[in-house]
Amino acid sequence: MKLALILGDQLSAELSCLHELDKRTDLIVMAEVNTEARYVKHHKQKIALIFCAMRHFARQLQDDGWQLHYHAFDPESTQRSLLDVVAAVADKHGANELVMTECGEYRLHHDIVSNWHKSLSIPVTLLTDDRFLCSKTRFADWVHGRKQLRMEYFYREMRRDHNLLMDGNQPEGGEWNFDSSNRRAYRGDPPLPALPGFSYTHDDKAVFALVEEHFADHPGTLTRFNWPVTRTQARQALEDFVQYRLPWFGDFQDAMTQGESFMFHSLLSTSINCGLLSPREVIDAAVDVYRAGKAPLNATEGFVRQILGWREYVRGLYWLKMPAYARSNGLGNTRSLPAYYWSGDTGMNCMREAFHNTFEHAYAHHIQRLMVTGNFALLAGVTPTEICDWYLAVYADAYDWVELPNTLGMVMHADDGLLGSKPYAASGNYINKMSDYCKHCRYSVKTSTDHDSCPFNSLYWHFMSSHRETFSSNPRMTMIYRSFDKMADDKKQALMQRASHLLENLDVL
Ligand code: FAD
Ligand code: DLZ
Ligand code: SF4
Repeated sequence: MKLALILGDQLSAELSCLHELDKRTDLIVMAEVNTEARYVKHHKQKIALIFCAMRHFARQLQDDGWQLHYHAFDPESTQRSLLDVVAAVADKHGANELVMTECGEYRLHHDIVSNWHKSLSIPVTLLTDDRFLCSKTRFADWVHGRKQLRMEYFYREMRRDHNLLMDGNQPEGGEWNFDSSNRRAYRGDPPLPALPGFSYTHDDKAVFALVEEHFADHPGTLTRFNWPVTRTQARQALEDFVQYRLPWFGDFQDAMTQGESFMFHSLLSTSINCGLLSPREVIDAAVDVYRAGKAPLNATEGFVRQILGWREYVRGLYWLKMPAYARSNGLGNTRSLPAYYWSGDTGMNCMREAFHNTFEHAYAHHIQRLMVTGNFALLAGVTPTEICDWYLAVYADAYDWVELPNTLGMVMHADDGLLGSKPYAASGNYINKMSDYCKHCRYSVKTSTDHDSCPFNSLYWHFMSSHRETFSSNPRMTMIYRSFDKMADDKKQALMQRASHLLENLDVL
């Protein structure tokens, strides 16, 4: 008989390993284990989401006639890892092969391919994860012979490959990318739609209690848990998004507003990443609404680009470059992550807002991750591994394959520009333009060198000055260095002094 292990982020009825099994003879195993639940300090909501969704998925498989062994979380269990559980079940049932869909994270993948067959003494067969729109080989083919990798060109090929938003061989609407129309600040119009609320079963609530009891030292709270944990709920979340928020997704994609956690974002990453929704069905739902004339092209293209473009691109890069990628520190950063990344306790209002979302909802939208908490870590020169561990821990959608390239590459520019042609560094001016945060802040965004000046302002120039050798020859940064060079020497000196003071007191800003 074959044994198939299904992981907590493989909760898809169409999973490739299911096609290899016979319901009558083979056995599926799913396991909630210490090693997966504790390899970083996952937010409580992430653990609760995965355990609830795993249990629902297991029940659905059993209802569909599959034989399934479910190992529920037990802190006293001697079976602490996936391998422990698989070995015990394989032994008990005399399995002669383990079949799996390849896993998403290098950490576990490496362990499986290097060690498992030895410990199990049965062959381990890994099948391609065909839930992605671009296979690892397709990505490697695209990379082959290119001097420079840019998401935009990859995305165009994906649009062609999958015939999405195409007009023959040309992009629909005449442009590949409508990003320039996707940068409006939000001033309260239209009103932000309420999110759908999900209800949870007794079993889900038992998981919440288990997480409260055994993961009390993990970040965040479960109080406002509102993630889909079944496919039905995930479909409901998708329908709600395309109907009520997609039409405005493009315009306000980069906007941030005091007290508003979700804006017009989809909140679908948790469901896509654990398998409750397929990326293709999410894209199709958005395109259908566009075709029905209920969402504009800038919104639909912007949304499709995130999934067909960015999501596939970062996954491709991850598998191309791991494991060395995780050790990159191109800018030579050495500072520790300030303690308020874990406590949320800072006077910088933009950061406080992002931390509030993070701990209350295990969520922050892309611009908060990239241009607030990420930008700050970049300007402050935080060690990449520390900030990567933070992003991997605190979000319900976080998996190494997507978190790492976003943090290391997009935010920290630690991969020497592999993912982005220039760092996404910005002063407080950007945050002020895209939000109303600065009005509610104890720092002044209008000044740079006073004792109450916005920390982002002087840190921005300090960053540019410190990395001049790396960036000044970058044509996309010439203007920045030209402005810096035009500044009077005493202004430059005051900026560097203020930045040094901030960096010495990083923990108490
Ligand atoms: P929306 O804004 O509604 O976007 C739609 C979908 O597009 C998302 O659900 C997601 O599937 C996809 N998407 C959008 N941007 C990206 C991107 N840059 N990379 C990959 N997919 C993208 N996303 C994760 O899924 N997991 C992570 O661990 C993660 N870590 C991140 C860390 C940093 C530092 C940054 C800057 C971004 C990270 N992202 C991550 C990408 C992005 O921020 C989230 O996908 C998005 O905020 C999820 O919210 P949403 O579903 O409302 O997205
Ligand atoms: C994220 C997660 C957590 C918290 N717990 C489990 C678990 O107990 N069992 C499991 O199979 N998967 C879990 N996961 C998801 C895995 O970490 C994920 O499957 C791997 O990292 C591979 O991507
Ligand atoms: Fe953030 Fe600076 Fe604005 Fe305060 S003033 S909210 S620290 S950008």
